Amino acid sequence: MPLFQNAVFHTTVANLRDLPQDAISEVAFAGRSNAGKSSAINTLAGRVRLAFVSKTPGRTQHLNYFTLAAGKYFVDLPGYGYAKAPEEIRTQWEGLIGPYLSRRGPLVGLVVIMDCRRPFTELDCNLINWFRPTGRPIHILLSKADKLSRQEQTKVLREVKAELVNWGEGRYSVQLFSSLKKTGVEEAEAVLAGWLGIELPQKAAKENKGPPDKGSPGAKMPQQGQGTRSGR
Ligand SMILES: Nc1nc2c(ncn2[C@@H]2O[C@H](COP(=O)(O)OP(=O)(O)OP(=O)(O)O)[C@@H](O)[C@H]2O)c(=O)[nH]1
Ligand SMILES: [Mg+2]
Repeated sequence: MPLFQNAVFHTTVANLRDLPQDAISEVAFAGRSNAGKSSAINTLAGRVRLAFVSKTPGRTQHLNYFTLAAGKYFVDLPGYGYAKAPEEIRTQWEGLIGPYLSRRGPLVGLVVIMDCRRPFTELDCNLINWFRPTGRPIHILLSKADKLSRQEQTKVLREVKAELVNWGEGRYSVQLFSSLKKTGVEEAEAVLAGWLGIELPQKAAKENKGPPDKGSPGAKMPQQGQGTRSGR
């Protein structure tokens, strides 16, 4: 079961003043138009049509909020790079996306989605270089991994990882992802759950599990630090 399966559409925000007031933590999804942002949100939520997916680039125009749990959100951002009037792009960036990404308190991290066949376009680099000084983490999804062979996937992953090392510090990570094949979901869930402060089910299950049955393969002395959370 996907970790974010309870995600529901919350609201569309066209003005900064309309940002949800109750947000505790939220993760934004950014990337070129058509890179697969909305598809990635749907895949992580285990849904077909939660976020709007289109063959026509540039269809997500505002900030779309999806509730994961009380006060915890995914935010689907408008894609960049799709030919729009320069004036329109500037207005959207200066009026909404720029201030949102630089000043939104509950924003705990940015997912940058890049088509694995074309990582680090100039516009991706502009966004990343602009966001890095905020000090918040970036997780890169190399999307549409199904379009590459295994060998090509390994190569692009290695190249992008090498680039992240150049950025220094430990705030940046990358993985392959395919909404079509549903690959990379658990890896993404682990990163995003960590950022959002949402407990992974495996961890919760482990913590709530009683001592193993006598004679079962796991029937050893319980290790220190494991077990239930009683007493907290
Ligand atoms: N093969 C393949 N196609 C994908 C994948 N993810 C998305 N697509 C396709 O790519 C196109 C764009 O996907 P969207 O999720 O709408 O992209 P977006 O980044 O939200 O686009 P904008 O909202 O325009 O910025 C659609 O035709 C999707 O079906 C994937 O993992 N594999
Ligand atoms: Mg979209």
